Amino acid sequence: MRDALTVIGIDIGGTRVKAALVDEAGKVLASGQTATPASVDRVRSELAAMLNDLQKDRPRVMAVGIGCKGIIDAASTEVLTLPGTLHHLEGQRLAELVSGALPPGCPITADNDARVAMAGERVWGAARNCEDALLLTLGTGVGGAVLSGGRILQGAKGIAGHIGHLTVDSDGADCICGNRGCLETVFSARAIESEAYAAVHRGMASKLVGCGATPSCEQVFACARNGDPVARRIVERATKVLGAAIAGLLFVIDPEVVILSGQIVESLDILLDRLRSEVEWRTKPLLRRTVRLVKSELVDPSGVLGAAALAQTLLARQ
Ligand code: BMX
Ligand code: ZN
Repeated sequence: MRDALTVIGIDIGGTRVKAALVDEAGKVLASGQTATPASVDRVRSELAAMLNDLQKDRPRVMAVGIGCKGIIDAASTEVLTLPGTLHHLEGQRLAELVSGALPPGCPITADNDARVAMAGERVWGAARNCEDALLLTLGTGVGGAVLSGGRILQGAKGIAGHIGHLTVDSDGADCICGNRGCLETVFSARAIESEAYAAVHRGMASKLVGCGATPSCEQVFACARNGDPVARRIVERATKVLGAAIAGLLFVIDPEVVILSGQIVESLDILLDRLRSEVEWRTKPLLRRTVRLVKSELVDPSGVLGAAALAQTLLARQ
């Protein structure tokens, strides 16, 4: 009998590092997480502790997949560009950070977090049986991945799919990437929170004031859901721009489905119909069809399942 294809998926995020032991049906057998450490050495030691825990008295791990924000060289697992709070990982090979805590020779693969999410949707989620799909992760930033003709696009230098940095306002706010007016400066948890902060400090009459000086993105959506007009306008304006950006991308990519994942998606429920109609009126005359816009179908939204799917894909290629 062949060995069970048990793998580990790791998600390195801005606030938390998560890992899970996953079987080949996508079932999570064990999982762990920790606050993202602020130095490379601590990332290594905390990951080692987590991986040791996951492997205790469990089937042998056959492969490991890692998702991380930023520009990741999938071939070497090196973090090429990572501005912001995880900057200390730039120049590190993610495989080297974890190999000491794994069986000798265990294959390790890594990619950008949004592409990893697409790998998960492809194997176990909303892009099953799909050859062409677009995925956006709506979180602190906006990540993106494009499945085209059955392949997740990498581009010439591994940057393809960074939809968060699509310019939607040629003279808009400065972005962490050095450009201005990127999609994630308008629609992202960070962008929505700064709009709410500005509204509070302008002294607007709004339920947002009751959330403290810096309302969280969840609080902004909650106020919008409770009918607060200021919060509602903030999320409506951002959603309209997101819809316009997705509409443009449909003409470029011509996908069968658009998948939305990430922490904001649950909150977006109140605006999902509006987002769909924004995309539809802009695209239907040319496309002559309605492209499905759906929420992620992965049970575990944390990214570890996508990373596990990436590891399974690696095993399938061997
Ligand atoms: C940013 C970009 C992407 C990432 C996306 C989602 C950086 C640092 N990050 O657009 O690589 O996929 O955010 O990241 O360039 P998250 O922070 O929302 O998970
Ligand atoms: Zn940008």
